[in-house]
Amino acid sequence: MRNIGRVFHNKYILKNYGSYRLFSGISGEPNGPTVKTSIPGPRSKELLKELNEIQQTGSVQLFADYNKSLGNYLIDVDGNVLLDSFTQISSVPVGYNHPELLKVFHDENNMKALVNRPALGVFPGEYWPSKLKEVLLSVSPGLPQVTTMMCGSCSNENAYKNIFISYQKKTRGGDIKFSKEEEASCMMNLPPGSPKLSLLSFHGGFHGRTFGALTTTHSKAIHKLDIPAFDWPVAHFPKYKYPLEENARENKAQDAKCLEEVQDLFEKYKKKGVPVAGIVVEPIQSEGGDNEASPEFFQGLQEIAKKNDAALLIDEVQTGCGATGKMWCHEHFNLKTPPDVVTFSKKMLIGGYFHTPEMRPDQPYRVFNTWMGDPGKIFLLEAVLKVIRQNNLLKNVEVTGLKLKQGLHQLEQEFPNLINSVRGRGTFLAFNAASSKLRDDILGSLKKKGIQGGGCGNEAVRLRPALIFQEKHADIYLDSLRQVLKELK
Ligand code: PSZ
Repeated sequence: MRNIGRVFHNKYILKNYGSYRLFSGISGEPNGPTVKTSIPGPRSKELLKELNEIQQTGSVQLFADYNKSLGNYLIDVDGNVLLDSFTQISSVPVGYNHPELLKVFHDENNMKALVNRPALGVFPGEYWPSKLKEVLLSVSPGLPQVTTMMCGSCSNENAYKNIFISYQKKTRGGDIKFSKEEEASCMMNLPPGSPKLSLLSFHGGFHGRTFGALTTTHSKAIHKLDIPAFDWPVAHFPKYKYPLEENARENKAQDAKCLEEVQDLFEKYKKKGVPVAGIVVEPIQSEGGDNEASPEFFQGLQEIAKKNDAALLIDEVQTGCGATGKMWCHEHFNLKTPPDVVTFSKKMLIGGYFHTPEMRPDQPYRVFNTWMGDPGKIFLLEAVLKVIRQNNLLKNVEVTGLKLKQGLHQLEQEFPNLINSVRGRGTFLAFNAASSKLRDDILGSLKKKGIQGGGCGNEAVRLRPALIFQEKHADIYLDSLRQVLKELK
């Protein structure tokens, strides 16, 4: 317990651009996209047919050649070379086949940790404590404890449990002993052992698809249909008008209205006998349409959480690891203290969550599973962080992001009937199309020009390039988008 209050991180390592030199690119990367066939091409179609015999494949866009894909370019099995602005749903930090990542398992110790995958909660290897400190805690957003998991849903799901455990400990006045009644009732899923507690989430939020996480997910009905869910409070997330500078007053009123609703829901659920133990929120609602909110909104949310003795969980599964120009998007918000919990996965490669010492369960096995993550992923993350630091990739994101955002603003002026509401931070950007159909058409036409894009919400196109996306890639993206918009006009 001695070290649990200590913060090992030195986040300034990632912010120090003292010896700043612009990232020079990935050697051997293609010069631009090439499209040889329709996509999916004939080989992808063959494989799709084969796969479709054994699973639902409606979501598969193409089969990739992961031997040939390189840097910002995803190459498919038909030889099409696509500039990737979507990166496996925002989860490729430094591009395909980065040489530093390919080296990781040439090290025999790393390879043996991969082959002998441990049950990390019971038999961790000698390397484990130092890897957690040197790798994960080196980028912690001010939180000294970390729990590893495998994916984003699983990270949120277990973080939610942590929040309830810590809430109940407070309710018992810090006593960690359970009553006989609690022990008996929880076995029947009944209170007081399985208490009536809730988490507050937001319309448009996405936190995963496991049961608890799915209750807090509200982006699309198809994710939730037929699945039982908890009756937990759902508040509105601010919906801003763009450009932000011209709509400041209205947008501020949005913040106030949504914060008021959050406070009301705390009271309503308390009266109902289902107190709110925590707030779960994305710094930019991603799946729900890249909806952003102001630093003031998040500061207000933190105040409400503190006032009501509830935890604030910031889900950085999609926003984390640099794409907004900071390691964690919520670092843009100037919060008074770190959030109580920050979850991560995707570009971090390993899933998990950082949390306060207060969130730490007193007994073992309360948050637990077989693998508790995977050491192989932490060795890869170590290489990713090294690449980010050595190449000043957060600065690269800032520079490229500026160019992309300016270019998108230019395009929304050129084609005001087609696209609007350019928004986002760093290269974590989006714009809206005038309709859902137009959005899908834009993505389809971009693909024909060799740009792999992605949508979110009803009408948004989102940009999720890797951290190695440079100005030259931004030019290709913007030129292709301009051509597409001209054709669709
Ligand atoms: O359709 C899906 O299941 C998708 S498409 C994009 C995601 C999931 N994102 C995953 C995600 C996320 O964006 C946030 C903010 N929180 C949690 C998750 C869940 O992560 P995974 O998919 O790793 O379980």
